[in-house]
Amino acid sequence: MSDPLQGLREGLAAIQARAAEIAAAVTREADLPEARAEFFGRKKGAFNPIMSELGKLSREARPEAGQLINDSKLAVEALFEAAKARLEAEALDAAIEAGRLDVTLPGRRVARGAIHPIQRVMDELIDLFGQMGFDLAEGPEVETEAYNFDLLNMPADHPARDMQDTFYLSGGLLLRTQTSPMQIRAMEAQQPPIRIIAPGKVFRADSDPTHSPTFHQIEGLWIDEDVTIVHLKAVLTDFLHRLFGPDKKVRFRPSFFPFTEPSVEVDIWDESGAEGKWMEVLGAGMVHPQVLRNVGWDPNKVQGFAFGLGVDRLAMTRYGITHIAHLFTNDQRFLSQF
Ligand code: FA5
Repeated sequence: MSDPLQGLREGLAAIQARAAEIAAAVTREADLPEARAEFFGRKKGAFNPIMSELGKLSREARPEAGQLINDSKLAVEALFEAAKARLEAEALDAAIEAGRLDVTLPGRRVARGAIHPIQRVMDELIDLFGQMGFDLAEGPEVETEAYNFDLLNMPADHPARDMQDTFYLSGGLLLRTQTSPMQIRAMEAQQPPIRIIAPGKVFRADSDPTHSPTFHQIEGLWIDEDVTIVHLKAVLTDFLHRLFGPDKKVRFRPSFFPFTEPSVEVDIWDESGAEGKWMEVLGAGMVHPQVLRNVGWDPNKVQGFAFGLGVDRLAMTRYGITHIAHLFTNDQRFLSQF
């Protein structure tokens, strides 16, 4: 029995063969729509005459014929999709070639920042005092003369004011020369017992290898009913041994501060240079009775001790830094070592 769809099959096969040729010959993506129109275009599409032949077939033959035509259209569609993918890949290759991308070149390194040595030491100190039960307090870098000097028992005519070369601002304000005003602020803010540290920047007109015009201190204050100089010595020795190890040599020297009585200075044995030497790291003392009276407290009922620690000097010993200016000139070659 002869196949009534024989002619149709042959016609569709011819269209597909031609579509394969055309799709393979297209070299630019922009030419694809026109090539495609040769088959699917409304006027000249190669499938159009075949569609109009459908009507001439018998009723029974039509569904299968329709199915054949559909399959063929899908096959041709797929040919053009493949051509499109091929052209896109070629375009990408060409772009890469034009850009001369050398995939063997090492990548660009992302420069990573590091925590500044001052901040590292600061974090470590805050953490250590935290373990020893000290709370954290913060206060302003711009202070009044009252907080920075007067209330700390350093009235205007007091010679000790000359010990700290002060940067004065207008309106009776100044850049704090020490974190000690935080003693007053803490005592005004809360009742005893007080056990705080107050870290921050301080400013003095001062500049040489171990003195910087902007440096960092941590103030400490412990006030209660029965705090003595024994506590002072124990806390500060324990602190320095926690920081530098139990064998670190620590020395207490009698000293003078207007806001403490008695006063001491504490040195550590510094081995960062060629020869070892004593380096002063903090000042401390029992809070002066007049300072307690200045905030309205009775020195017969409460007392305590205060200390002020130079963070920059500690960072220098810790990391063997010989000139304090390294800590603020922000030279990348220096900073990237940390
Ligand atoms: C004071 O500033 C007192 N307020 C400390 C104090 C607090 C005493 C509480 C008693 C009770 P002094 O000026 O010595 O004291 O400074 C304290 C520490 O800061 C010094 O031991 C030193 O380590 C550091 N220091 C002082 N001046 C500079 C500077 N210019 N650059 C870097 N560090 C400095």
